[in-house]
Amino acid sequence: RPRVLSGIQPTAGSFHLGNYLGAVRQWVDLQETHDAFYMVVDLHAITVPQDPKVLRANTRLAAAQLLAAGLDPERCTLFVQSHVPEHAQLAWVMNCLTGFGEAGRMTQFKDKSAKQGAERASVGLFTYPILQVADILLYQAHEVPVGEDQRQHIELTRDLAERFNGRFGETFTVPRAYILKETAKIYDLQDPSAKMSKSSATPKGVISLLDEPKATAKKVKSAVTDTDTVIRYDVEHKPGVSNLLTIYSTLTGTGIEELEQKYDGKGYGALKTDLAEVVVDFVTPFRERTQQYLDDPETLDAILAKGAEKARVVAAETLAQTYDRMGFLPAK
Ligand code: AQP
Repeated sequence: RPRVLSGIQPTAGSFHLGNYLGAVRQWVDLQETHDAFYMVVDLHAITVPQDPKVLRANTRLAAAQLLAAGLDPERCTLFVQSHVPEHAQLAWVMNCLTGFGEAGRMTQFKDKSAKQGAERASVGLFTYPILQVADILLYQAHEVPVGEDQRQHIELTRDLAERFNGRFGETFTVPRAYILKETAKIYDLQDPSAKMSKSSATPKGVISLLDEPKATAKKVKSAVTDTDTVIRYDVEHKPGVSNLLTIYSTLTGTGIEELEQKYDGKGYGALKTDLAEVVVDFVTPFRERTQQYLDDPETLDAILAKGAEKARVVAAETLAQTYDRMGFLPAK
């Protein structure tokens, strides 16, 4: 079976619809066909200031949401990044292989550091993509299911894998980004030119999966569209409506064309009312399942401990091989 690896940050408590449709939904599908490794990336979360209590709670909450979304610990390896120390160890190796200028070209760092004030951004935020490179290469992943915003980081991963293999001999699988065109980027409901994002300036435009369903319905109903009235998928001219159609289509499995026909001659109000119901029908059981996992922290922690044990076997083997290829003297 080909291998997949992906991760999600426990930064904000709730996942948003972009995280789910862009990434997590694919993770659930891929566990059926791939040897799948999924993790809560707490090491990535500390690249911005974190409260320890909140981080601990959000790490469990992220794992609970992944299980609620349909990850099955019998079908995939689900773990917490900091439980596998090899991530930080391989990241150091990868740091030493990355050019300063190369790292400086990562657009996510530019965006995120600009938000914080460039002077205040941590060095960890700067090297964030290199930790991600280590995450992926440790598991010899063939594919990495992510949203469009991660494409540049996967390219960096490919470059570094090839660079290492070229210098020290074949060691790493060169991975590919697994990005589904339709859901690669889910947009903010209030600003359909921006991606839906946890750190959005307008929480009104972000569908947090754990919000009160009523509040969620309200957000959908007040989504920004355009002054036209036609319900048509046209990303360039009608980004707001197109985003709503994408969400509707992926949550229900109905084709976009079919939706266009269904709403032919009807107003935006009808589309939004129906989509609000679709989203509420999705988030309501999701919230309940998440709560069930949270109510039983021992079981949750046991799942994560078992996952880390499985992950470490693979990670340790890759790291040992890497150290050996680089010329580190064996410890014993
Ligand atoms: N809007 C989106 N559309 C499609 N996919 C998305 N992803 C995030 N936003 C969208 C994908 O979700 C996965 C997990 O992302 P992450 O852990 O990097 O989440 P994050 O960065 O904390 O989430 P945000 O909302 O993207 O936060 P900010 O704004 O702080 O950076 C990834 O595969 C990502 O592509």
